[in-house]
Amino acid sequence: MRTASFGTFFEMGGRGVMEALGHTGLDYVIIDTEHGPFSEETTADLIVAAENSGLLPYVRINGISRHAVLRMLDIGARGLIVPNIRSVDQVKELVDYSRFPPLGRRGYCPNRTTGWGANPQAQDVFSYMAECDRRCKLIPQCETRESLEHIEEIAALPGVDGIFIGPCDLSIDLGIPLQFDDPLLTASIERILRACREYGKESYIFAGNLNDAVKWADRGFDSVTFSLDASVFIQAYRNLLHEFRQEENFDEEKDPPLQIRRIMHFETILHELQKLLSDPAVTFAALDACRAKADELAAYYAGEEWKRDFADDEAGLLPKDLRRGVLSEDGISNVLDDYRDRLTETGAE
Ligand code: 3PY
Ligand code: MG
Repeated sequence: MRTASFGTFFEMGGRGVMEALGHTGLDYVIIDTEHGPFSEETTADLIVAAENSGLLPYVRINGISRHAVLRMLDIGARGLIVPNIRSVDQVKELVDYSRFPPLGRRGYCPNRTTGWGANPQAQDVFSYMAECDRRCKLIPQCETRESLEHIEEIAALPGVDGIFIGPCDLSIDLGIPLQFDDPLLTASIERILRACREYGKESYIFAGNLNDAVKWADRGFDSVTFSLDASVFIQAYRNLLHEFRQEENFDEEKDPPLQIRRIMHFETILHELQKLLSDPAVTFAALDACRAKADELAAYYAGEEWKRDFADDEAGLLPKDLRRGVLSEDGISNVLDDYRDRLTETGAE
């Protein structure tokens, strides 16, 4: 049986985290410079840490420019994941920046991947260029309507090694945000997978949970990128604490530990607000419901419970904004006012 390779997005940062991931059995990490905070210099250090830990370091780059492509190649990325592709021409541009002739016109400068020219295969310019081209995969993401419409053309391009499906952004762009079981998204994913197979390109897909990861591996994807390091980390500690409390015969339902009670309180209210506001047909009635929720949050900040919950938060475990209640008093109100203005302008309802 063929097994899919398995990686994760690297968002947390730090050499120690990378080294720890090296003990997990993961095949690769994607150092995320699109959503993560990493500079080029930090990314270079993370690449070395990944290599030393037995992980393939891919990098999700943060733009389609010669600069964004070339620097990541030169510091040693083994794959470039390129988000937000909107045209075939953008992918041609990427091939041009990332490949030496005849496919492209990558800039030449001996770099660390071949010992700054000292490695034996770097002695001959043609084997040097071939080695550089071989070392790093070019993997555009398919996560916009435009890239989906042209996916066959994109997959067919020489110099493209694979396609990475971003189901989150793709679903949002298709107007079915994060509805991962929607038939439109499923059909789109199947189309992309078909294009990869037809043109002999690797297929990568993101999975936010284990069910999806197994589903996509069974479907024949070459690789599944599972969640983010931070999400797995949080879940692991939550599971651990949950088990610990059970071992202690601690009744979490009746008396959740303080930290968990705080987190649940914020998460429940903010989640409900987000749900209401993300409704594409948001109405005045929904806004009123939001306002009620925001008031509930504000009442929590103003009430005795808030003071009790935060009295011992000396370690500052919760974000400052939440502690100060800024989110409820300013942030949420502003968002709601914005929505109301927009609804009034468009004459909805
Ligand atoms: C997406 O799902 O949009 C991605 O880019 C992968 O996380
Ligand atoms: Mg995305």
